[in-house]
Amino acid sequence: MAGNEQIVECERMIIPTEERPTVNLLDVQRVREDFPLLRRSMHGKSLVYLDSAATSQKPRAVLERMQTYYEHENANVHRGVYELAEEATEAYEGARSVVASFIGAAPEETVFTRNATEAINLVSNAWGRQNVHPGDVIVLTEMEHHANLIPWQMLAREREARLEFIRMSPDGALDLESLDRHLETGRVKLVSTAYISNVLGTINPVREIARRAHASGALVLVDAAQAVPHIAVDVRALGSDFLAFTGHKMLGPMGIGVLYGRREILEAMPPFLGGGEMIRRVDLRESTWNDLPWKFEAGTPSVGDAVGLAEAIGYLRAVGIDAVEMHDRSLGAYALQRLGEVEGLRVHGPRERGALVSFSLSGAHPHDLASLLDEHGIAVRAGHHCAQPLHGILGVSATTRASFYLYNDEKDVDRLVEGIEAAKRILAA
Ligand code: 7TS
Repeated sequence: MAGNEQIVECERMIIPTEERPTVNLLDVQRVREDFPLLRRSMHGKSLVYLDSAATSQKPRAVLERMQTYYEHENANVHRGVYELAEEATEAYEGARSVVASFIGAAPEETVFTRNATEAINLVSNAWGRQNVHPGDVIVLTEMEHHANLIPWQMLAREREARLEFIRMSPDGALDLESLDRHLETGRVKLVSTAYISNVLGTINPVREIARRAHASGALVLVDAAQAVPHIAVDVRALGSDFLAFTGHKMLGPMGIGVLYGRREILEAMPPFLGGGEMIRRVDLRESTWNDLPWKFEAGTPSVGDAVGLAEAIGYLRAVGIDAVEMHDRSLGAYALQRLGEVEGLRVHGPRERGALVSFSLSGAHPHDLASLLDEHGIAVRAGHHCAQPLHGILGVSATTRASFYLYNDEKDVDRLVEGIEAAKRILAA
């Protein structure tokens, strides 16, 4: 039964609320000291940063590592014979190895991109144009970020393919029986799904989705932009063929993202962008392609950003990704409980979730609420969070979202709740 399997899939990660440790696994006060930006105040109040799902703040170690790179190691990579260029190349390829081992991949299966969006576009362009034909089907979910929707709309239009969607229960859990119905047609080429929804916080049963998709010959792409920062991700255990994520949501800099692809699949794919770095031999009319992963990295890469991302992973590893997961989940549960006490407030999504809550407050526009919270130094996001179709299904045009990370604690949630109560008084006046 689909429902039961979903529970089994999530079992590993879900700790029932009553069994959660009441003490924090992380020393949040110590963690906070590593993040210079969190010392800022806003409108005379200490900043409460609750928008890590949009982008995380960066620890000093990452900022210093990037500074050191530019002060001591900067040169273009892969092409210089002088020692400095070799050092830059080592820094870049060393960063790749760190990223690859963090997700259980091989370095040649780990392609640096600009962000998760570019990683998904790489697949839709390079793999999609080669493998998707008229009448074929690509299955997505109704909760996708636009990054995992628009590229497939563009491909489907070009290739005369069809998009289908895994349905959702009212609390935001995927209905895997609807996936089965699509797979039964035998036309599905790819199932592409978010691991963790950036609006609902749902943790999707991606391993089970991959098992079912593979049984019918379809490939699987996992958009792990909201997962890799918060939970241990192992591409082999998940069984995904592609996995995309983005450095700036996991303590790294903006400008660097990652596409994991299974080696045989990447080998068979044509390049995405053409130019320097991605070629082996070039004649005026014909060229041959470089080995993996460089075949997919045309032009000068973001070396400093890659080095920063590797340092961010070092930071997450030192804290312990399992400790981050437990912390984020218990904070998410605490937020759910506290927000549940606010009259007129409705939280969207399931009870078991990642480290974020999106909600609607009756009588308040999300933008007004977010502006009032800002006056209290509380940074939350308001809007459709780049998931407009999902908001249509929820029956709202926008929501307010608070998202948490390892530097947030229960006091931040309390400040949020106090801020909402204060905003309610103003909005009611
Ligand atoms: N996929 C998911 C699930 C996301 O949440 C995001 C960004 C992306 C892909 C795209 O990441 P990018 O680095 O390529 O832009 N999500 C959000 C958000 O929720 N608020 O701002 C960005």
